[in-house]
Amino acid sequence: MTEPIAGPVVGLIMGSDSDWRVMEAAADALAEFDVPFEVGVYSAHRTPQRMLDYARDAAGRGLRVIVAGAGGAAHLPGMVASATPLPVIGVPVPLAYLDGMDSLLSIVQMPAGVPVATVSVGGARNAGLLAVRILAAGDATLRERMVTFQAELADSVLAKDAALRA
Ligand code: RP5
Repeated sequence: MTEPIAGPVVGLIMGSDSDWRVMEAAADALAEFDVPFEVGVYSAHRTPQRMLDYARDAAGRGLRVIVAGAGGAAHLPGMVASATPLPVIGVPVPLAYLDGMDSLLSIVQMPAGVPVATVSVGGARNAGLLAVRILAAGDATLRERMVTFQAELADSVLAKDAALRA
């Protein structure tokens, strides 16, 4: 059954503080649904042991989903997924070169057995919303809020359609 949400249940992590300009949208989405989350910088290359410690401890500390963003040789989401049983959502962060294709391919092409749910390049908002949906699968109240959000999304499209036709 559903456990009550108390401390942070989503770990929102990134390879560098420079990723925050993109990852902030995931934080905004989680905040919209009042989902408690924590934020941190864990580099797969610059602080590998600290990253592994975080991944290994995450479930025991009460986290239920990890959203991990990284750019370039973006190994953070995959490495975290290798060291935790929690669902990991990867956000390819676009850098100055290659239009984020390097980040996307680094995250999406995982070996069988180690899944990362990869969103679009720069798709941090959808990563946050996907984390909410994962939590909502076991939380009727959160699920109801997601249904309302989806209805409002549809209404906003209908309003734009009506405005165009007017
Ligand atoms: C990656 O290297 C980070 O996720 C970031 O996207 C990229 C560049 O990091 P900085 O040089 O800006 O710290 O590991």
